[in-house]
Amino acid sequence: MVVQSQPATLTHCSLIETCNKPTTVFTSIPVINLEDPESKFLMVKACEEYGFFKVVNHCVPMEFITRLESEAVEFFNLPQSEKDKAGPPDPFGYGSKRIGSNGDVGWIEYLLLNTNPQVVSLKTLAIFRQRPEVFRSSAVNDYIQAVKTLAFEVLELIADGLKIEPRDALSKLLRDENSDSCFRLNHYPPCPEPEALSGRNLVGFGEHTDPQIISVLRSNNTSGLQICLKDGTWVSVPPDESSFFINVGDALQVMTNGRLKSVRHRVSANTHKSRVSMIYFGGPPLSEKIVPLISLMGKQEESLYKEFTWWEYKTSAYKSTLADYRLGLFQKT
Ligand code: GA4
Repeated sequence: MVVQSQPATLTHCSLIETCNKPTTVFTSIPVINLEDPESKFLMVKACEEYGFFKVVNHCVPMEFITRLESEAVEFFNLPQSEKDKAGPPDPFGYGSKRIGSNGDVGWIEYLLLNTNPQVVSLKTLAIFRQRPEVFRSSAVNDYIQAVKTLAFEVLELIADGLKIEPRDALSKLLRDENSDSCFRLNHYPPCPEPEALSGRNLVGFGEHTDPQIISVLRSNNTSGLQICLKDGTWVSVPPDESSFFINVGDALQVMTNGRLKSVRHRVSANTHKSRVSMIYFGGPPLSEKIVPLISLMGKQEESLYKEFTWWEYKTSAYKSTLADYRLGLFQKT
């Protein structure tokens, strides 16, 4: 599936950094087969070591994935003036180059949507009403429902692997009708010629950790995703269009008192091909206290973090820039 290559008219190009440090390919990426009886232990191990793993043998129908991808491609192929009608992202809606509201920029355009039917933003509704011929089906809803189910299953397996009781202690936060979750469709256009020729890749999405509990990412067959290992080395993740990648978010790091690590990751813009990714970010209700789970804490173990609600964390996150270490403000000294 190809997004038509657009002329390089992105205006803030000069502000978008390039990253020319060579990254090695992450060949030892943990691959978790959901049908493997050992998957819960392997998942925990991967979350402790990398905060990241790949899931195969998932139950998300391929037809949901391809249908949404083709609708997203159709949307991103619309004239700029049409797409701009669905923006600016505040934070939901269509955005181009600017990420968040504190000066981050990237070689990217995207649609950011709220997944909670209770609080579907007017902007989201407008996107669907305005372009019924593009988002004509229930593709977004079908896809989100399916990846949510995958996220529940992953969180329940992690809870089992960590002997957390009850096993839905984590997943119930995403199942909650007030769960503050969101969904992102990203398009990274091919890199413009001068950059491509210099062999330097533009930053598509700058390095960051996801604030939520867990993120479920799927991309087309274009590379770009890189994760940071414990020793600070960046490695590139080979794309796999039929699998899902799971990221541990900051909230899960806190709820496991630092045992599972939220993963720093970024996307470099690929030289020739356009990259399309779709990510579900599973977050708790705004009023939820984010504290280490009692069943996980040793007798004398103290929380590494100050007590805060998801609303407080999110508010602080939205004042930060992408690369900031957001958990720092909430760590006990
Ligand atoms: C990173 C993870 C998700 O994409 C996101 C991003 C959000 C945004 O794009 O509006 C943020 C970023 C993300 C963290 C810090 C703030 C907020 C941009 C930014 C600079 C939707 C999210 O929840 O946090």
